[in-house]
Amino acid sequence: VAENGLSGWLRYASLPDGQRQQYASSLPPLIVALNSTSTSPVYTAGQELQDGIQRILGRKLEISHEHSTSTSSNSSFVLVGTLSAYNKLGSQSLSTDFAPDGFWLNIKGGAVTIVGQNERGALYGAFEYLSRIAQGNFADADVVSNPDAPIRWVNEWDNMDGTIERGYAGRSIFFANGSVATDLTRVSQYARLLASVRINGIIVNNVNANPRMLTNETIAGLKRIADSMRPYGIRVGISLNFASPGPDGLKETATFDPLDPTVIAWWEAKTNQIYQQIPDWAGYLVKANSEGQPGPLTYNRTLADGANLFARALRPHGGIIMFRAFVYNSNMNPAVWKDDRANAAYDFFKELDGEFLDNVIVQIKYGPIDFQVREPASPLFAHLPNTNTAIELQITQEYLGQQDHLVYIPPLWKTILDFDMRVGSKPSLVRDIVSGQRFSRTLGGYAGVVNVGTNPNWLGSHLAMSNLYAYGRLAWDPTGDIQSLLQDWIRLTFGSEPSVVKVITDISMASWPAYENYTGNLGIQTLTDILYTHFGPCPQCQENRWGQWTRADKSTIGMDRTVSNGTGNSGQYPPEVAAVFENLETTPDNFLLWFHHVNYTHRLHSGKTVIQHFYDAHYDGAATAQTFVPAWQSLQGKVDGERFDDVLFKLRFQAGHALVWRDAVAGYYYNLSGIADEAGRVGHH
Ligand code: GCW
Repeated sequence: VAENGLSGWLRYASLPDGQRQQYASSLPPLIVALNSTSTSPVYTAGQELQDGIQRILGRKLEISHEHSTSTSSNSSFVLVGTLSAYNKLGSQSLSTDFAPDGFWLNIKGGAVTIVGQNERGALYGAFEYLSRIAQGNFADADVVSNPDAPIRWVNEWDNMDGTIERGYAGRSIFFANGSVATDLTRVSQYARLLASVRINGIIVNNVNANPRMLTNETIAGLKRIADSMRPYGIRVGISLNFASPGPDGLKETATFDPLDPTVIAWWEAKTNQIYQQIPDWAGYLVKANSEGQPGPLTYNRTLADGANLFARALRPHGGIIMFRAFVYNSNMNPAVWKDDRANAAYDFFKELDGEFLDNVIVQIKYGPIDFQVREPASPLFAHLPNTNTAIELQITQEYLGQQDHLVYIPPLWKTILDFDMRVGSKPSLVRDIVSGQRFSRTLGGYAGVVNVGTNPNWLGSHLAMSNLYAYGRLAWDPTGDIQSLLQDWIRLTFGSEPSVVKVITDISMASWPAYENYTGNLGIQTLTDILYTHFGPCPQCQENRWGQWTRADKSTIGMDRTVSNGTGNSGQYPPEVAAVFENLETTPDNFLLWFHHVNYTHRLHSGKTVIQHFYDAHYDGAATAQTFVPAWQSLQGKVDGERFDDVLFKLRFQAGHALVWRDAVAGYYYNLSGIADEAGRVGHH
């Protein structure tokens, strides 16, 4: 059967008869979904269970939405409901250690009990059960699962005209021609995918936001989006343009000064208007004073003044304001040795710790620059003990091959989430900071930039969907094993045939190291063209106003970020970490050029020189990319034709483009340094 990818990992492909028959016949005839209304996620859970069980196991169960005496006389069901609904049944009262959105899943033979702390949790439990049986796992289970962090959101950079900034999968599913789209079918299908990996919130428009997001017409459209996503427990919010009310926006106030009473009143009224129509509205995301966006600094107000303006308007309704820490000067001069874009987030935000209201979350990109192939964790994570924080990750592969290259990104995310900041010389993993655990914050979590589009496979590449799947699962449990998450996704998406699982595992796990090898090593960043596409190789394009510098000349390369002689960035980390990065000897090879400026002939811990490492890594990485094609071809006949061909096309492109990358980068540094490749490859084609 041809498969266009629309159902993603929720295919519910039917299991072979031999595998499913015995279990299917042990199931009770009835699903009991204890929902309040038909827009409740519990109702959705009932439908999903019915549909999933029928498609996976070939048996159609009936659904009852109440637990009547006639049903209770029957001893077993597939039962799904909230904790309070379950406890009202009276038969037994459950006292489990539940966090909001958490669930309890009990499988005993054919009897299945799914209890959510709330309605959303009940739906998550249903998806968990379906994920197990879809993978042929019929084992008894008794699990309580709670989220590590309350905020598990996605961000979409969709514009109102239907284009998507850094989107690689077609036009917007949310907007067209300046308005919310008329047909929101894809939006509810997307909500279903998101809910199945326990995402609970979405920001639907670009952080470079249009003031027209706040017109009455758009708000009516946003209500329709919220209605489409509510049955899946997804709360909806928008990015705001800070200047929306003012002369450059909707022209309803004379200023956009966050302390001006008319501005405060405008935001309050606007927020009230939204909540009147959408009572479960999530809140706002704000990019202020960054890359030309307006913000409070225009009026000499602090970024905290700016964030708190929205926090006050949202607070009575329980809404949240995500305020981005991606604030930096995008007009820097590479000739200034001590200037450093990597210092910006800390410089702007550290002194504001404690000044943000409780419903503000400062949303911090994982690294100090911008979604590069490897960055150290942003030092800002260590310096906001009195502020809620979230980490911003990118599923859309802006600097990672834009879905034309296979890059399974979770191994990169893990290097950040598991990084220990050693705040106060105590264990301070980034994941425990953003979850709120380290500094005892009640809010915090994850924001993932996804940028799905109208392409039937959502991201423009079937294999890229593993990143979205794993993102949700890691936001729920960042200690999850990234290879087993990947394999859950493979089995759900392509089936459990062992060679399929093995090949996709192997190429996915090899993909990030390979991509790093052929695009930018030793912490030098992804050497793409900074000015335009962020796609192909352009090592010569780095020294410009955007601050993603390499400081390469004919004999040296790397950013000196030391305190002793450079930009001082290493000193932004807590002392134990700072000491490691300050010192050339203790800096790990893969961050050498992020923190130090050295000769091309400098020897790494590996014993190689920097330049020889460049040559070897680019050849290794490109060679690895060549192996993806035959590996995939070995699956012909084991993956349906449509997806087989789509993936093959992408992997062939990647194999070719990896050679272009290899030759462009290795050749560039060969020409610049004049140092020969010991293996005689570079410059000798
Ligand atoms: O890296 C830059 C991207 C911009 C993006 C910006 C941001 C939405 O190239 O396209 O703008 O980051 O994150 O705000």
